[in-house]
Amino acid sequence: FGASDIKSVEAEIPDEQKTAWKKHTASGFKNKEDFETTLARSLYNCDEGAAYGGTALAFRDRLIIDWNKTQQSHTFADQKHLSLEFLMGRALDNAMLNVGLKDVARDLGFRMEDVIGIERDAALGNGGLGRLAACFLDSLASLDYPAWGYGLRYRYGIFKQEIINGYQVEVPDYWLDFNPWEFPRHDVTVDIQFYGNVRKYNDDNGRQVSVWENGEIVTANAYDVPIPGYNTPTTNNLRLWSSKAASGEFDFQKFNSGEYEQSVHDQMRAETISAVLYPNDNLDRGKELRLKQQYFWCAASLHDIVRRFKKSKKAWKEFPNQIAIQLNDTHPTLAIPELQRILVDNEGLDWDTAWNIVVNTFGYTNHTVMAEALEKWSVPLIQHLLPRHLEIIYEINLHFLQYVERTFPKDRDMLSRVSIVEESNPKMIRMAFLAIVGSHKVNGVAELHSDLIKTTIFKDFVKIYGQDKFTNVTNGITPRRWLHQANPKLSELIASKLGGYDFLKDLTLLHKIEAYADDKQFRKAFQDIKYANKTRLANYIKETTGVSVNPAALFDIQVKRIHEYKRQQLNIFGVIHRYLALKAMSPEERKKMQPRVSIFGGKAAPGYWMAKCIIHLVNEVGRVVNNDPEIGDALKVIFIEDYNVSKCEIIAPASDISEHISTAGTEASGTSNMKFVLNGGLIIGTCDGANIEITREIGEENIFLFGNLAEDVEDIRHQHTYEGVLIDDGLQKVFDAIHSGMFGHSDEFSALTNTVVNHDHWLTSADFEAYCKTHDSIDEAFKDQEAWLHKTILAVARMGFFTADRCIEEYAEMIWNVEPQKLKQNGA
Ligand code: GL9
Repeated sequence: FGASDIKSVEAEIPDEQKTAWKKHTASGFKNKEDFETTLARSLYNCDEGAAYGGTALAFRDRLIIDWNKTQQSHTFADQKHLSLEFLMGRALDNAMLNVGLKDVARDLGFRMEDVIGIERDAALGNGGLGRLAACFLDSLASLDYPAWGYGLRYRYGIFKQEIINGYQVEVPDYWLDFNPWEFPRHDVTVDIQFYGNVRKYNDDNGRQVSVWENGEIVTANAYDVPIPGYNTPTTNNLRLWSSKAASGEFDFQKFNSGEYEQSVHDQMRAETISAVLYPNDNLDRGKELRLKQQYFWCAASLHDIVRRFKKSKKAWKEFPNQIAIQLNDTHPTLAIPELQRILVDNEGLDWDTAWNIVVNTFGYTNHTVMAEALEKWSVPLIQHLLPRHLEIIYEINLHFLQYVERTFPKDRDMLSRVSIVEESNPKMIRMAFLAIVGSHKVNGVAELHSDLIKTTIFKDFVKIYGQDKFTNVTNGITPRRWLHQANPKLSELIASKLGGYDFLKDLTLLHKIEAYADDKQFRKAFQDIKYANKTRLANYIKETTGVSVNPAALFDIQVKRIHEYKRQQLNIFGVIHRYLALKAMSPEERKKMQPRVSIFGGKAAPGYWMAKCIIHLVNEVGRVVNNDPEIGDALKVIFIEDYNVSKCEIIAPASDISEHISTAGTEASGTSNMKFVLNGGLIIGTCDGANIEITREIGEENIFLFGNLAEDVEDIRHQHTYEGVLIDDGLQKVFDAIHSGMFGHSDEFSALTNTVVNHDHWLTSADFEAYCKTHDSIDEAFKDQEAWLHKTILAVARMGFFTADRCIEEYAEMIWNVEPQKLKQNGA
């Protein structure tokens, strides 16, 4: 659309939109040109989809200018974040807020929420781990750190969840139809090799050289996504790799010689690599395609990093001073042998010099202690797919074990315990061990978790390397998305008291609102905002499920991936317990009870049977309870379909209580706990993950903790094994109700109840009584609305520690050794 096109369509634009448009163009905001050209089209087409397209393109163009300036100004010193998952959510709202022009876009004749609501979530992640990576990108840009994210451009992100007859059904998430936020870089490609063999020869100096040859080539193609910082021109880059057949669209030779099917097949095989995100949470399944994804992405990213470094013409020993690479979990661990391979095989460095560079470049973040999540790859599989890397891994292990042997000559068992190669059949490569050996720092994501990894799974490595290699960086969330964007009214209220929005960049400033905890007007405004947010969620629930819930009821929310360790089963058993209690009461007694809405949401991995049973039970309980005329508003049970980032933005501001009730010692950190408290909700939780530090910050009188402690869990499990499980009386009544068929055929739920009776690995029974009693005290506390408000305001005021900005500053100082690089205003 050029200027003349605009004129010709202007005549057809309805009057009210013309006025809005004129007003804005007259007010002369910075990117008038961009706005006019792109919006002309949306006004012309006049529906929300077109309005979204126009607005997105306008803001995108605005970002590009800063993005280019940022990329030109950054020197070669920067950090790279390798993550298989970036759970970004929507981009438009965030772009408008970060650029500071949301108000300008607000009344262009459309309801902004409707326009924003058109955008598909970029859901390239499973849960907390991927969302953490997205929050970190936001903080890195907002704090002016030169940093890039590297990931995969999945054609299908996490599946869309539908609930049909109470069961989860997975539907593919094809999100790329219209994605204005990505820029294909057709000129940035890397050829990635798989399979083949290793040939050895001695060069003129008698040095043995390894050549990885033959095999299959797949091309990696870069797609770039601009990441705007808040209130700064710094705009960083997220580079996502897409796979395609090496010879372009088709192998034309094959095509012409009549092997049409084969050429299409080759193309599809190549494209399969970046086709789909594996939908597992805290589980390693060891599939070959997953290993291919990992290598494809690590190799493409490292090639890119090395290519840029070589342009600087600096000496190799400068590499770790210029570049820090953070490994988000063990998924990118192959980057370690890959960099070693590049330095030794391609660049001709000797082993020790190369290894020194590798170790000083990488840092590794661990996100779980759960055994089933710790990645291992079979040696025959790696041998087949990456023959040279297997050799390198063996050599890394040899050097490492020799060092261990020298240091602990008397401890023979130590060698087999810490070996990167597990002597099983088949042999397995332990990726976490390789990540530790190949990194200079290892961190957990909350204090308890970081202590646990040092005393359990990585205990021997602490002996070998000393305490200093292991550290903690407690997770955080970006207050831009999770306060300002999700809860604009609360953000505005806070800003009105703090004299502006500085707290969005220094969240510790929130402590100043403690002074208003007893201020009548402030409390009223705070309460009204919570009520409005609950009403918004109630409307959403009505629209999507047909169930009416009363915004005055206590909203009790548990939204996160469905997993036994997160114990949604404890929650739903507790809900049934409440239902049975209500049923046993007289109508008068029932009236006196605190009305509740129990809200669940979350996806189960498609192959996780038990998690799917939990979803089914929640839905069946909802069906029964919500249609029970005796119960009415006293209890409603809701399952929100297809929980994702953009839904969380509606849900997090609307809780009175949220549930973070994992078996102690299993949830590494949790991050939604932070989101809910920051938005003025309280927590029921176990002493696990970041709950412990949240308690320390906000005060134990402002949180509802219950349940066995991490240090006692093993003993209780032991007891279960030798003495059987003791089923709590209240829980027995719940099981009886389920078995009676109250919620549909009891066979459907026998797996759920049997696992408690037989092993109760997750301590559902052991924690049940305490859990129910704690909910009773929540009801009690909620009755005193003034005291409740006081707690919630204090809690918000004390959440400053949990900003992702603090995390980034800790990583920068302790692990990356980098400083921010502010862009000069003129972009130089
Ligand atoms: C996780 C942990 O389970 C969470 O407790 C933690 O908050 C996040 C971020 O550090 O990492 N590890 C993990 O595998 N997932 C996490 O959420 N799972 C998913 O992301 C699905």
